[in-house]
Amino acid sequence: MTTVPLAILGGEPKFQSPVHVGRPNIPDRERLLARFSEVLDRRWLTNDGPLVREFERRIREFVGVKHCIAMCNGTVALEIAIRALELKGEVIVPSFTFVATAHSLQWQQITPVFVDIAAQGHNLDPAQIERHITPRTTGILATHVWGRSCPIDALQEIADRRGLKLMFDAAHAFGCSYRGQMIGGFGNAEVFSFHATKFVNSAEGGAVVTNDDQLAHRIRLMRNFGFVGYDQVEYVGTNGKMSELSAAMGLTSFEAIDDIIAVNRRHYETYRRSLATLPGIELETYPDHERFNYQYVVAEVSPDVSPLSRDELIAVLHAENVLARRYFSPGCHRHEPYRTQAPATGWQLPQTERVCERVLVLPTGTGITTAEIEQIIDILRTALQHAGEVRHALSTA
Ligand code: T4K
Repeated sequence: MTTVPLAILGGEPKFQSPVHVGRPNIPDRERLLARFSEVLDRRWLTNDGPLVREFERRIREFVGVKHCIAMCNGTVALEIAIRALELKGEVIVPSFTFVATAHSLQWQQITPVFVDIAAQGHNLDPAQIERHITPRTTGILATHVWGRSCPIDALQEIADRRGLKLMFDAAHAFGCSYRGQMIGGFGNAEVFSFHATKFVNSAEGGAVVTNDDQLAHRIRLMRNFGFVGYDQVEYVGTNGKMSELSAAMGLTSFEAIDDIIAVNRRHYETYRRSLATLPGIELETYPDHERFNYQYVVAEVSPDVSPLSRDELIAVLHAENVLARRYFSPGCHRHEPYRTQAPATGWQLPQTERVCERVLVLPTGTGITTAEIEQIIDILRTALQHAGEVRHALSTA
């Protein structure tokens, strides 16, 4: 019987109930319940209600963009923006992103063409794009992974020169900037997610933001079945509407944005200081001169340096009830239907494959305390110090 205090070695889990990556930030309850009450009193629950309009106005002003169209979730917002931009054929996307980015294209019979990320950072590499452009390519859909902006100028230059539309999946990047300008106003359109797991959330929700008047008009109609007025339909549309209850949550959450970012930043610094003392676990760094939301704490576990692999560390953490995640592993190209459609894609994505093997996302946000983060780091430190025993336990489990 070992005396090492780790659940994977037979000890008690450090956490009685699970500590999740993605545990939602819950905004001011009184304010939220007051808004819910207001909605019920008004008997106006959805369909472009006053709270949805207020939510859209607050986002527009915050981002400094002409139009914001709130949606029921980020995935539908992507699908509608893609359709309104008339993308078709093939679109360049990263494989290192949440699968919704690729699915939002595939869902409408557009082929996502996966391009590698850069050796530094986790975003699409502009230098890899051109050799994937074919006569069928109509656009680039790039993700600001973790909220860290893509090399927007380089992507815009390629899009302009090759006559392509440029869209950003900004699901992670609300509250972040690029060269001092808030993300949301770049390319033809950008898409935010306000899912429960995002630092500002409306339980389910998303938004398309754009400076293009005509595009915004089309997107607004498409969000509501294509209706113009009461009984006239101008486009094939869908139901992408955000409800008033979601908008109530979104507005109340948005009002806490500075406090949430301050907590996220503090947690990030706690992780940074402590992880620096552990071998082979390197925290992703973010630009100090930009605005940033710090909503993801992302480390890379180096197999050459760390005594335990990323997956071994995840097994250790899960045994302790710490539900760390391996976002976005495997890459989209290894999910169906993409794996079957193009089985050899992995050969062209060496950086994506490398990062997918290493990435470790740790819990943060207002649902966790500094003391709990210190316990998580302690678990990692103990596991690394007793790597031989841990590996043996895992191999015999
Ligand atoms: N593009 C990108 C780049 C994205 O990251 C996303 C979403 C989208 C597009 C699409 O936007 P949405 O259509 O979702 O608005 C989660 C989220 O569901 C997803 O929104 C998010 N990205 C993705 C990165 O993470 P899963 O499959 O990991 O979800 P799940 O259910 O495992 O939940 C994540 C963690 O959060 C778990 O540890 C449990 C915890 N959790 C979750 C919920 C919903 C809670 O503690 N409480 C909760 O209420 O995708």
